[in-house]
Amino acid sequence: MRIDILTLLPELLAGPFSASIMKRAQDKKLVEIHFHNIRDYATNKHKNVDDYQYGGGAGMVMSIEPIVTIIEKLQHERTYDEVIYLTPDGVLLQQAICNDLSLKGNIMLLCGHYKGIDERIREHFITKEISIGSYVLSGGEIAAAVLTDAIVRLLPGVLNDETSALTDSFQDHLLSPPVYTRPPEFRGWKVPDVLLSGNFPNIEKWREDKALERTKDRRPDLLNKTQ
Ligand code: 6GU
Repeated sequence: MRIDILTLLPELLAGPFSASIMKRAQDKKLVEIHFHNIRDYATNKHKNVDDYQYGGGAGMVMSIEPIVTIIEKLQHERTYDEVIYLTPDGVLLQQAICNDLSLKGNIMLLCGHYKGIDERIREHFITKEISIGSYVLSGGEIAAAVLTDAIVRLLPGVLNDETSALTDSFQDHLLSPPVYTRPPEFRGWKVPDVLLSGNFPNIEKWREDKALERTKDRRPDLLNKTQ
């Protein structure tokens, strides 16, 4: 898989992809992640990438030209399955969207800034618009990093334990049950007996009960999705 990220702040994105699972996925050639600085494609003297909005109002808008130049340059080099715009007014990101995107070959991510991008880019180039939650970030970069991480960890071979992505919270519309490790008692706080019992049917039942209890308590909205 190849992911191209169009951004005004590539330095903000370097960190999340240079450690741990994201780094290993790239080292193992399971994914290629490329950054493109939109400012490098500005043609005006001051390398401006934004402008005042027509009709007046506070806030600048990202200009159409540098973004279209880079999208078309990349599309000329290969076919893209999706051109995704990260924006607070996009569709809310869910695990199912990540699962779907993890099956694609090439995707482009465009990070928004200021008041957003010229609407004509959305009309003519963008195939999906995604938000990562009901709050406003100062730019789309962190959202692009979140989306990329959520996709890349699903690619076959990225996680050591092949089954572990399937047992994540959300894959079955349930939150994960609590987990414990050694020691069995710390400051008098004990690990639940059932987990030490070696009785696997009981352990499985306990985990299911706890997952359901936690989901009812914290995310009852997920339960409506079961089945
Ligand atoms: Cl994708 N971008 C920005 N700027 N804010 C957000 C977001 C994206 N998703 C939630 N808030």
